[in-house]
Amino acid sequence: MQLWTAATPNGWKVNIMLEELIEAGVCLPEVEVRSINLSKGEQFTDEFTAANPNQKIPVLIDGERAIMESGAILQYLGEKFPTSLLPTGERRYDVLQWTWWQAANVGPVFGNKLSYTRYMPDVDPLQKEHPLERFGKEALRLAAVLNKRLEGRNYVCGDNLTIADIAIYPWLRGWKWSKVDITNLPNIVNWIKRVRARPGVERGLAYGVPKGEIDQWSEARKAQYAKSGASIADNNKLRTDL
Ligand SMILES: N[C@@H](CCC(=O)N[C@@H](CS)C(=O)NCC(=O)O)C(=O)O
Repeated sequence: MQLWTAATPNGWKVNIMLEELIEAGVCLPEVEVRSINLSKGEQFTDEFTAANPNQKIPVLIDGERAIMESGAILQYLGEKFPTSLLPTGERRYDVLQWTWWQAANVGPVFGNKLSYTRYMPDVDPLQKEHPLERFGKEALRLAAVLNKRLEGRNYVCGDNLTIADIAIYPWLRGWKWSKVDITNLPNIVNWIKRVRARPGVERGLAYGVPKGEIDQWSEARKAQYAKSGASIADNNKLRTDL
């Protein structure tokens, strides 16, 4: 298998999934991890586009099959290597609905909040006011939904980590970077600590990142991410001629 990824929230999901499968005792085939340089536009090459017409990481290549969309990749790996990360029976639909909730809500909303907060330095602040308020409020609403869901639960779907936690966690752990203040939501604060404490999660977060910067980026890395994010968020780069 090959994983085409980068050190971003959607990339971390699959890195963490692979490491948690190993923690669960699965004997994975060899996985070649290919780091995609998004700021250099490697996601737009013909080779990348043939594997993922949507031109975004992550992509999993398994033999002749290429899979796009992090949520679909989590489900694919969960089905190919059955463990409690994607349970069978009734509980499966709990896990799938919270995984879809992430893909349809948390990813796009936190992603947009992040873009307007960090990646658009050249856009007139007045133009950013409305999207910042809209995505900021919606991110806080989604966080409140998650906080409620975690009441009395260690993980999103009960006592065990599942692909729902793996999908949601990378966006919530980055709350300082996207400036979505979750400090008054104790269930989320504790859940972030609980998930982060897992060795598999730590190894997944470390793909392509120096160990000392897993939790706290250096100023240079912050600047580099802000710069590469700015190029991705630039309206001039949006194409409709695909
Ligand atoms: N819904 C997609 C989102 C993937 C996505 O937005 N990936 C970002 C990195 S986190 C990317 O590749 N951006 C490059 C670009 O937009 O050009 C998923 O969950 O896989």
